[in-house]
Amino acid sequence: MSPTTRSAVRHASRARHSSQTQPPSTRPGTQPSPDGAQHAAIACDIFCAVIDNFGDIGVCWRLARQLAAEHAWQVRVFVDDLRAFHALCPAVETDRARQTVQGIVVEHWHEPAHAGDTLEVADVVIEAFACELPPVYVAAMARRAHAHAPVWINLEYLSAEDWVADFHLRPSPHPRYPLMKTFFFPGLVPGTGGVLKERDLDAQRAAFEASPAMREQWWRDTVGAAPPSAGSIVISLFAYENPAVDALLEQWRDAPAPVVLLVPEGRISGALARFFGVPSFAAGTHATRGSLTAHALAFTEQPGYDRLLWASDLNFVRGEDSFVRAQWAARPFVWHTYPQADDAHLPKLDAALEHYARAAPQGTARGAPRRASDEHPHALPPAARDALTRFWHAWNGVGNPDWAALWTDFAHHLPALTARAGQWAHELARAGDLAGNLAEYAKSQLK
Ligand code: TRH
Repeated sequence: MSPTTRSAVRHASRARHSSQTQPPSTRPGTQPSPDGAQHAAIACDIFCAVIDNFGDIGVCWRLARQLAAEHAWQVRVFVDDLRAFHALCPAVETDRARQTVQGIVVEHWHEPAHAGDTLEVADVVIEAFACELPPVYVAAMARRAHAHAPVWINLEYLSAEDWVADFHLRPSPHPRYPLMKTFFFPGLVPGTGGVLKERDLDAQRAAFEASPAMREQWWRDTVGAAPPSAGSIVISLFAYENPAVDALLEQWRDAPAPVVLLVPEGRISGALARFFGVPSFAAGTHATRGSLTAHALAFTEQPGYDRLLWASDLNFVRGEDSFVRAQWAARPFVWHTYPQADDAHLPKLDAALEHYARAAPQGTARGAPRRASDEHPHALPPAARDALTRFWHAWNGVGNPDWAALWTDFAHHLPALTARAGQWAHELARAGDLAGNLAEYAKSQLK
């Protein structure tokens, strides 16, 4: 993905808003002391424009919570869609202009020029996914720049493509003001910004996986059913509309072993309703055909989604944040990339596969044949890697797949894929946690 493609969409979508001005001030308690050290908590403003779905606010909220909880930053989130936010954080009230949630100030960013009733400039300003900051806020940042310039970061989309490391932390001077914006690129390898990972995530996962009682309780509370019998395969399905799903549901219906499908209510639910011949596949719906039993789940608060991933043997994920969570879950997964014009999402898919499966460049976008010397010691066995690659491609609309063959291969290779998923989580950790990487960079600039 080019970093500018989605920005253009965002800028166009914001153009309908009018402007509004506010008098500037500086948030108290965040100036450096005479010795130059930052003794007060670092103040951070995150601006988030929700274009669609849940990934924009999902990433921003996770980052905000980490900066507040793990780095003791004083965080404020400006977000223009409180309904999307409420879905993954029910404590957020959709009709409030300002509220404090988990110690974080949440401002309803209802106009692009709006920057809070009392405009205060933070030490660190994060513009998520190239959303445009309110002009009045940028002007206030510029006024503050003479004494103590805020650190201005544009947090970009995640991509595993090679160019990301070259662009990570590149500065971009403002055309009119004495301000510098820095591009912060998430990525899957060292040298990029990494991906978000809470400090206690692995411990929480280990506790869940080690406790049959906790898992049993989760099934009863979340699914409304007892845990499935041994020998069943449990699959979570979080995806955009996907023409491949009909054939896949048929394969699961005819599978030799029971398949238990957990489907958070959303864009794929209509396909489930059609398959089972029910009016809707809303939360609380349970249906069975052949070997396939499917349960529709309510969209949960964000930490609850991790437990769904940990309770499943295989996870279908999409977009950005669930894609990352599936990697930390250390279980096999299938990624539905955010569809882009001209198949621009396919190089992203193959770049992720190259890292995850340790596949040498090949396939839809790269074209180069694989050589024996390209093999990596932690690579998936070639047959498992090819099965995974075909499955990911087919789920993203490439080719005319034989679903029966794909599913049979996938089940056959599940042990190798599970082992690789665990290994990959270790490799991914080497890129460092994004919140920690960002905090370290910002502090180095504030000195
Ligand atoms: O929702 P997504 O498709 O988000 C996006 C958007 O399209 C966005 O515009 C784009 O920028 C981004 O993808 C690349 O998928 P994603 O990123 O996985 O976000 C989903 C969020 O919802 C994630 O934070 C997990 C959370 N979630 C819950 O909190 N509860 C749930 O029950 C589920 C299913 C997800």
